[in-house]
Amino acid sequence: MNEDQRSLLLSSSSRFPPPQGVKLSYGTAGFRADASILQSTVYRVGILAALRAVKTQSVIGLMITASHNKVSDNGIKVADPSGGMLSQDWEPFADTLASARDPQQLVQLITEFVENEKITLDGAKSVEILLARDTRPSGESLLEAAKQGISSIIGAVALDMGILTTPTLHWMVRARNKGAKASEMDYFEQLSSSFRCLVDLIPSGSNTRNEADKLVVDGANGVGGEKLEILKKMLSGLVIDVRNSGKQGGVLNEGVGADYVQKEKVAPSGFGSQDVGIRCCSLDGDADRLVYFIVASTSSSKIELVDGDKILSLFAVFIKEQLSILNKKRDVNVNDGYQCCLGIVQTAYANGASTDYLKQLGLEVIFTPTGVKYLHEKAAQYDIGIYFEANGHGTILFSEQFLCWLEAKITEFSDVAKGSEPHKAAMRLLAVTKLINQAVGDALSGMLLVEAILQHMGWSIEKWNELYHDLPSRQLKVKVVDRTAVVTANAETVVAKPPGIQEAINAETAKYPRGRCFIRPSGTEDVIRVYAEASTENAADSLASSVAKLVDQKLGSGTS
Ligand code: NG1
Ligand code: ZN
Repeated sequence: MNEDQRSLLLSSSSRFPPPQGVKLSYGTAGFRADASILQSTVYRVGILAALRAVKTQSVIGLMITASHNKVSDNGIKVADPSGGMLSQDWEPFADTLASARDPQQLVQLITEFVENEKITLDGAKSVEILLARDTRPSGESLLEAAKQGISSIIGAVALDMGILTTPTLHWMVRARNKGAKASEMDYFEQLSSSFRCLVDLIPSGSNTRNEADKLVVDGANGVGGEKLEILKKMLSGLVIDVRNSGKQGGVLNEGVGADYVQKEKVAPSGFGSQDVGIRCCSLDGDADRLVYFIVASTSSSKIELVDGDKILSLFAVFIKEQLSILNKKRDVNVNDGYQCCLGIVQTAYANGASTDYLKQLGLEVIFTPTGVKYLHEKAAQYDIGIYFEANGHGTILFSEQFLCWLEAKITEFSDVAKGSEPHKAAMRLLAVTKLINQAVGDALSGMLLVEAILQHMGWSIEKWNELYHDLPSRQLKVKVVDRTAVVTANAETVVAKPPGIQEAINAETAKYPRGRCFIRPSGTEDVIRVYAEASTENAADSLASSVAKLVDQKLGSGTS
C-alpha cells in the first residue's frame, strides 16, 4: 500500500471511531444493530466493498437495510458481482475489519489482507460500488458513512442509487456486470414485460379472472409498497391495491409486513373483515420476503397463512408441468436427450407437509442450514433450482447451460413447430427466467410470478392453499447466556453440542404424533430458536414450550 493510500485511510477512519463495548458480526444477512451504533461499521464495510470491487474488477453493491427488523435498527450487506451475497470466504475479513480498535490497527489489517489477496491498490483502474438504502430515517447518514469508506480506497467510485428494494439493488449489480441495462426503470420494465408475456401465454379458458378480482398488498410501511405503486401502473392484467405503503403514517414493520404475518399468523394492521375471501399478501421492510394470506373470518384477525413453502410448491408444480410439456414427444420430436435437473431446496423450518407434498410429486428435495446464502448456493447446482425459506424468501435459479438449451429450443420451435404446446411451454419458462430475480429472493418479482401462475392454472388462493395442509407448528425463542454453545449438524436438525440436549429433545418429541422439533442459535439475534411441529396446534405449542424450557434450564439465565 502506498503512502497516499495509507494516509487517506488513516485520516478518514479517524472520523469513524468504533462503538465501545460492542462486537458486531457479519451474520447470515450482513451487519445488523441499532442504527445509532452503526456508523463506524458501515464506513468499514464501504472499504471492504471497494476492496472487493478492485479484487474482482467488477461492480459491487452495498445495501443499507435491516429488512423486517424494527425501524430503529439498521444494517448493511454486500452484493457480489453476480448480484448474490458476499462470498463467504470474505466474511471473516468483514468481522475483523468491524472489530479493529483504532485507525492504525484498521490500516494494518487492510494492508495484510490486500497482500494476502494480491490486491493492488494503485487506483490505475476505477471501480464502481452501487449504494442503496431502504426507507429507514437513519439510512441517509449511514449511506454517507459508506461513501466515505468507499472513497478511502483510491480509484473506487460510489454511485448512490437512492431508495431501492434490496432485490432491485442486487438485480442492478448483476445487470451492470453483464453489461445489460441496469436502471430501476429497466428492472420494472423487465418485470412487467415478462409478466405480460406469461399472461399472454395462458391457455384459453383457464383465466377466468375479472377486473374486480384484485390482489391486496401489505407494503410493511416500507420501500416495497412505495415501489409497487410505480410498478403497478406498468402492469396490465392485474389489479393491485397497496396498503401500508408508508404514506399513511404507519411505522415500518410495526404490526405489518411478512415477518409479522408469518410469525404471528394474524392479519396486518389495515386488514380486516372487509378483506375476507380476498387474495392478500405481505412484503417485508426491504421487499425480499413475500407471504400470502387469507383473512379467515369477519370476527377475528386470524388468517390462513400461505407461506414461502406454498409459494415454492406452486412454482414447483408450474415448472414441472412446463418441463413435461416440453419433453413430450407428441407434437414434434423435442426430446434431444437433454435431461433438465430440477432441485428443490428447503431448510428445517419448511413445514413437514410441504416436504412430503414435494416428494410425492417425485421432486428431489434437499435441505441446507438457515440463511439464504446456503439455499442459493445449493440451488445454483441444478439446471433449475427452486429455493424458499418458510418465511417467504426465495427464488428460482436457472443455469447458463439450461438457458442456452432453452433459447436454442425456442429458435428451433419457431422454425418447425411455431405455436405448438412445447413451443409455448418453452416460451413460458423463458419468461419465468426473466421475471424471477436471478440474484436474490424478490417479493415483487415473486408476487408477479405467483399471480401469473394462479391465472394460468385458473386457481383461487383457496385452491392454491389446498395443495396440502400445513402441520401445526410453533416457533419460540429463548435468551441464553451464550448462544454459540449450541452447535448443530445435519442442516441444523440435530444438536451436536452440548451433549445431552438432543437426547432430551428426542424424548420430548417422541410423545407427540407427527412430532418434529429442533433448536438452533439465531444468526441475526442473540437467542436460541425453537421450532416444533405436531398433529395439532396444542401439541405443537406444548412441544415447543417444553423444549424451550429445557433449553432455558440447560443454557439460559433461567429467567425466560
Ligand atoms: P435467524 O435469526 O438466523 O433465524 C432469520 C431467519 C432466516 C433469515 C435471516 C436473515 C427464521 C427462523 N430465520 O435468521 O430465515 O431470513 O433471518 O434475514 O425466519
Ligand atoms: Zn428482508
